[in-house]
Amino acid sequence: MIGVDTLGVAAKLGEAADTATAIPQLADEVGLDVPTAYGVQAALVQRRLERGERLIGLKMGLTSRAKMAQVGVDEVIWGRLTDAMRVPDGGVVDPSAYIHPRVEPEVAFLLDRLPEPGEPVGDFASAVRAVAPAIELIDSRYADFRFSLPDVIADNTSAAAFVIGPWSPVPAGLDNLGVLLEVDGRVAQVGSTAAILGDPRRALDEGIRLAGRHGVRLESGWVFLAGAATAAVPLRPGAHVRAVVEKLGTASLRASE
Ligand code: OOG
Ligand code: MG
Repeated sequence: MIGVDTLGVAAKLGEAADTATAIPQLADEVGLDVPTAYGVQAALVQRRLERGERLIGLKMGLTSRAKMAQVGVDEVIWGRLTDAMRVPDGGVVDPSAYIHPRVEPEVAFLLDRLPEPGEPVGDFASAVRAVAPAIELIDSRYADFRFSLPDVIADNTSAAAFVIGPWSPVPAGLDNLGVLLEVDGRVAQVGSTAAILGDPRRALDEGIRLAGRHGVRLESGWVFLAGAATAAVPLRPGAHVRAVVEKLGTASLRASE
């Protein structure tokens, strides 16, 4: 699309994140379609790289019905992860650094040997070195956590922070593992990895395909978040959050007061 000020839109979204201040949706106003929105996302993440962050992976979004229903957007999307977004397992996040943070349980992959662009993954066990339970902290930069498809793509799919639990070798099956999200020891969400495109392994095929359309090739050593298995829940000050994935274990974080 001609005439979109990609850098200007990215700057608005970047400042909203840096200052934890919500902004109005902008896709309609500036005329963003999906390809242009991915261009804004690239520019938004480029701002982070210019201040010294490193690109360390990719995340999928809206790979489950629960998530699509929660935000009212029904297309699979992808975003970029940098090292500054990673919080150690069991670590502390400051909720006041975000606008309206939410947490969701995910499955993470540690990427290994990936096929050539355009080729299917084929052998998952050689494409993925290890798997882990994870928590994603999402924070839409838009007021009221409301957005259209191009809005959320431009906003790097609400990516804000993530925690990865202990890595395990790839188990025989990943398609029907129980998933819990606990807040302060109480179950807040229950689900199954089957909610993630029927099998989270499919999220990798989708990620390779969709990112490939925009010239992004996944790399060995990258982290890959397959998408939340349940709806996200608000992160309150002082909360202790755990994601538990059957057979894979637990990832946790704490929100400071
Ligand atoms: C968009 C990001 C969705 C997921 O796991 O589905 C996402 C949002 O919900 O704000 O990260
Ligand atoms: Mg997510």
